[in-house]
This record gives sequence, C-alpha cells and structure tokens, in this order.
Amino acid sequence: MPTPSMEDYLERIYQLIEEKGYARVSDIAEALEVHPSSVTKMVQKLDKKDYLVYEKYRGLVLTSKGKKVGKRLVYRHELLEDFLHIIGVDKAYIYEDVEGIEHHLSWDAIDRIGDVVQFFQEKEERIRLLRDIQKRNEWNEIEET
Ligand SMILES: [Mn+2]
Repeated sequence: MPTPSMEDYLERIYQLIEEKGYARVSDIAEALEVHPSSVTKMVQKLDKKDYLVYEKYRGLVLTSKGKKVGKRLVYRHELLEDFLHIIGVDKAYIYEDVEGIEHHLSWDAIDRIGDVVQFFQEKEERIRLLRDIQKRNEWNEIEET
C-alpha cells in the first residue's frame, strides 16, 4: 500500500502523463509545490516499489502497476469532488476538502460514495429534493440565530 505522500505523487504523475504525455521532475515539483530534490527522492522510492521506472536523464515511465494505481487515485479524487459538489458543498472548499480526506477513506467507503453519486446522477429530481431540504435548513439556521 502506498503512503499518502506516495499517493499524491502517483496521482499527479498519472495526471501529468495523461495531459502532456510525460512527467518531468520539474513538472512534478511545480504541480506539488515541493523542491525538485524531494521529487527525485520520492521518484526513486516509487521506482524501488515498482510503480515506475526512473532514469536520471531520460525521465520516468509508469509501470503497469503504477498506471493501475495512478488511475484509481485520479478516479478517487474526481469522485470525491463530484460527491461534495452533489451534496452542495461550496466550490471554494471542494479541492482542499478532497485533498484533506482522500487518503483517509477505505476503498469500501469510496465505492459506497460512488453508489451515492450514481443515485443522484441517475435522477436529476433527487438532487432537487436534496436542495429543498438544504433550503429548509438554511431558513431554520437563520431563524435560530
Ligand atoms: Mn488529490
């Protein structure tokens, strides 16, 4: 099992490769706002654990294990963003909230959240019903204060 920090790297490397076709140490450092030497260290660790192959002057390539895990991590991040969006969390909080929780949920919890997202996406009306409740709660909150 990758550590939370390894997960952040794999998620970002997978995304960079999807977007640009490659992931350089400098790109990863910029995306994660860390020093390039930290990236090199982590990339060597990920290489040792068979998530990628790193050659100093040729860059890095994800192994099939790295691709599989990276893809799941990106899916998890996007699913949690969709979930928070559906339950009505303010856009301004969504990214940071997902970064805060994504490493701390079991894959069982992720799959069940996937069910909830599907439940709402399958019928627009369900989202409207949730919004009705939220509007009512908003009014109650105003009355209470
Ligand atoms: Mn993330």
